[in-house]
Amino acid sequence: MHSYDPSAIETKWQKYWLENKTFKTPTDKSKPKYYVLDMFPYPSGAGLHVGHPEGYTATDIIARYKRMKGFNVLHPIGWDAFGLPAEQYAVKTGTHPRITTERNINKFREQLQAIGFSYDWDREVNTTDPNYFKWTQWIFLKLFERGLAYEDEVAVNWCPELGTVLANEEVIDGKSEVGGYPVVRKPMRQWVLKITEYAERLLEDLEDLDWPDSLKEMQRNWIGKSIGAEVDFQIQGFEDKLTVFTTRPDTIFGATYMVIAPEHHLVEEITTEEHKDAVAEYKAQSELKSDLDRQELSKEKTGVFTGAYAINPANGKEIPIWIADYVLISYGTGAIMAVPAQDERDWEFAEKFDLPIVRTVQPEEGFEGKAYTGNGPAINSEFLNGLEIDEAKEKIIDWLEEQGAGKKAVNYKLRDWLFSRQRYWGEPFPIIHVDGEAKAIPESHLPLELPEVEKYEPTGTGEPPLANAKQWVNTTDPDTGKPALRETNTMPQWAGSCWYYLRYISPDFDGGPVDPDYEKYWMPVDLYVGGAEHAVLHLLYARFWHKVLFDCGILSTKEPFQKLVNQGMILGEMEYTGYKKDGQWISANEADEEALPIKLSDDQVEKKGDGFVIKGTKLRIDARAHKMSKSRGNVINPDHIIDEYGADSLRLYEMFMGPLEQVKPWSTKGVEGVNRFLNRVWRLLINDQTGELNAKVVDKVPSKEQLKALHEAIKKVSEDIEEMRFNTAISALMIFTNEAYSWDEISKEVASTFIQLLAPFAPHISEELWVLLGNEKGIAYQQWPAFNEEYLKEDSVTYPVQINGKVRSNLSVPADKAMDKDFVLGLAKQDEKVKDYLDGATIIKEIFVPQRIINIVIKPS
Ligand code: ANZ
Repeated sequence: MHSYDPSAIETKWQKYWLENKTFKTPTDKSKPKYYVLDMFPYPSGAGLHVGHPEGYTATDIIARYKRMKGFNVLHPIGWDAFGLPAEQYAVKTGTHPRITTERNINKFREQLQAIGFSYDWDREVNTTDPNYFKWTQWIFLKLFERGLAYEDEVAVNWCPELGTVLANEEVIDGKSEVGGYPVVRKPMRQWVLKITEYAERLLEDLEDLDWPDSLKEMQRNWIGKSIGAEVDFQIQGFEDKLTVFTTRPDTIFGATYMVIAPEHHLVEEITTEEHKDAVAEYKAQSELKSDLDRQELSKEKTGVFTGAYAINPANGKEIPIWIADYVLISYGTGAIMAVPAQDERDWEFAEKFDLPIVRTVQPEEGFEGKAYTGNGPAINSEFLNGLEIDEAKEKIIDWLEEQGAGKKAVNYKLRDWLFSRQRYWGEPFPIIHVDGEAKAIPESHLPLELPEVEKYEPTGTGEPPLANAKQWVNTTDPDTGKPALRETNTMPQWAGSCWYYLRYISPDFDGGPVDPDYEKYWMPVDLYVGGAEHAVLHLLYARFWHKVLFDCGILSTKEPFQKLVNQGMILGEMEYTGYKKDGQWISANEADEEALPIKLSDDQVEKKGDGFVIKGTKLRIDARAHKMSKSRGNVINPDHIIDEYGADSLRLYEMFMGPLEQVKPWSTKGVEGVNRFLNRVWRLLINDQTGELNAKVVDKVPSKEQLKALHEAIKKVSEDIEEMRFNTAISALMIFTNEAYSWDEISKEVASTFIQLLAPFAPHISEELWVLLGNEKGIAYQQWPAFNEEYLKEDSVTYPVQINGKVRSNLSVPADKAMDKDFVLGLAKQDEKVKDYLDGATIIKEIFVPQRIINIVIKPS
């Protein structure tokens, strides 16, 4: 048997690449560089899923293409290996997370190698390797030195029953999502990173990045810059002023009451005796809510009056001060001036508690009985009257500044980054506490490794598992010999992924996280591909650390990732459901509760318009693809696809499914399709019986026809790879193959060049055919075929000739004469068929559309 046998070919070439270190990154800096990066995987116990090879194949195509284009390519992979699942497994089974992690990494490595990715395996990084996290800790020390890492009492969601802190998303209506236990807001000592100090730069530098607009917008929203003013309101009968942040200082004449957050430091002081109980009760209630719940627009507004009043600096009016939880302590100053006429939340609140509403912007029609947030001239605002919002803002800020009652201010939604976790399986902080003060351990003590512990779960008092390792925790200050305690929190999983792209550049360098010589050469990352779920956190955190390292003088670039592409999610296979009632098929739109849903296979259905019907009928069915999940049972395992069809088919299919960025359903039929294509490529060149080249593959100068088809493919495939349109590039390869089947002979040279085009997509079959075609081993570094325009030129152009609008003949004109109107018309009139019509008729008009058509209008005799 000499037919296409992917499993034999693929193992052979994978072995060859590994043994010869084919994809070792060049260390000379003489050539232009290209750094193409994947988001490294978390090595979960479940192994690779089909989402991984999607982005990974895309970058691999680019990496292979760039090598063939003469670039030095850096294309690495590693493991984001700290994380909760290994720890939870350890809690359950007692197996050290290190062991589980290593096992999973080995599995992942094997799986990635079985897909033939051209990674440089000598540059693997692993975030849990002490030689790696030594530098994560080192970077933390830089942050600490620069005052960018600090300890703070942070209000966290504490669940006493579960003995742990929960994320906002894990708390619903004051209860833990898991188990439904009460959750309280509790201040706990935590490590926090001052990402807010970089807010402006993180925002500004987005401009120069080649990232999807939607993603940049998400980062902008996350950073959430608001420009406005801080205004001081004198509190009646107190020395203190109440400062608010507002984006609408122009509406100040309409500020009819004030609201402060329940946690505001002035609450106790200003609340009058009469209101004390109600305020205390309200405070207790709001502790049970998460910020997310509190901001929910649809929730009914709640609040209590403090009994205190403030003076509106614009008009001297006394306005009541309320407490309400829709004002968050963590934003702005934790206090607002409420302007119900122009703010929806304030309107709702004012209506509920019967507070005055004064319009200060003339609403358009249709806003009776509700807040108006649109544009319009100022009203009821003394010296602002008649001004548009922007002018009014400027004028009132000037005025407030003159009065010493306010100033221009900028606010960011971005909060400092809560950087500690009560977990075992994370990087230990290189910090000791001496006399209650946090102190860095010396650089020479890095890496600070994790202690062995007996129990991996938190202690139950909120103390992290590391607190159990008493021997490790109790240490001495190396400077003074005083007793000291080690920090027992660990870093979050984000830490290791904040800088891994730098470690790949010089994974063995021991003078710092990255060798500056090579950093200058390789950075920035030219292309970064990964899932859209990382749009904010990972990509923002990494940018932040990068900027800090830049400020430390360690890096030469402001930004890490020049171009970024998000791959779309791969869903499960399409699922089709038809409906039957009383034994008869009915249309899905008519299906009611009594209708019987019946699963249909894809050959029972066909596409019609924008939906699907039962084949040969007009009966609509439901067609849907779902996220892959264990519980749905629609998870596709890439190992099975490789076993059945080969890695080249898996790669090709994942790229052929549709545009990379699009969300798309899996289809095993589709894999069969590309597998047939590879079989066709094989049989085009190889004789199944002998395993040698087909007789029609000849050592001859290629014909014009062959060169034309080839260069069309070169052009299309090259352009499409540059634009990352892999699906249409593959179509072009298919079109070429179809044409080649119609030829009696195919030149070896043409076949070899075609195989080069195929190589980035399906590298195994390409290496094999390349050698079978008589070329020297190693297609990976062959120069990418050059496109030559000349070959696309046609010898002749065909003009349809119309007589009075009807095509009567087709005229073949030499290409170099095709634009010559007189020549073409002259030729047309000589044409036998045309002549018949012209005989004796009068020509009224001659229309000539270059390269397209001729129309002769006649009056018959
Ligand atoms: C008066 C006003 C009038 C407001 C108006 C808006 C419209 P962004 O754009 O999100 O920055 N605000 C300020 N601090 C707050 C806090 N801690 N909790 C809840 N709300 C707060 O929103 C800024 C606006 O949100 C501020 O401007 C303030 O209400 C409110 F017609 O002040 B504004």
